[in-house]
Amino acid sequence: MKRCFILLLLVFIIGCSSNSDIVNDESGVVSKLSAPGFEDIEETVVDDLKEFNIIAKQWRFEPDIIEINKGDRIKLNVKSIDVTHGFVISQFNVNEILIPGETTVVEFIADKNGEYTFFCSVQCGDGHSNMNGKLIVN
Ligand SMILES: [Cu+2]
Repeated sequence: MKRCFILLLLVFIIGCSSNSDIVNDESGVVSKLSAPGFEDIEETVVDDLKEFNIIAKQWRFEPDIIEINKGDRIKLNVKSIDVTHGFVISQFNVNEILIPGETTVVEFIADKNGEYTFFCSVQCGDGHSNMNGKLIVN
């Protein structure tokens, strides 16, 4: 009878301690989910390839407005027809030097909405600082 009581007591203690572990685990998960800066991971659906030919020349890009949709796979064929220019879209990690007469291929996935400025990064003359364009991701 005494042995049975000890066994029951033991089961009770083990039961209680394992229960409290579960409570701790749950509260840990909850605090992770509600931690500052926690964001849902947004899935980007990748659509078809969209290809654009862009000419760079003193001191503009043609076209200078490119409108695409979020999720598009983008291929830009960028060519300078006069002097060396640069082609930068910082938010998509694009940073290229354009050698006159050569086509530079830039590829990325437009995985975020917004309006982004692309610009020349090579001092190419008087109008260099105005040599930019806009990438619009809807
Ligand atoms: Cu320039």
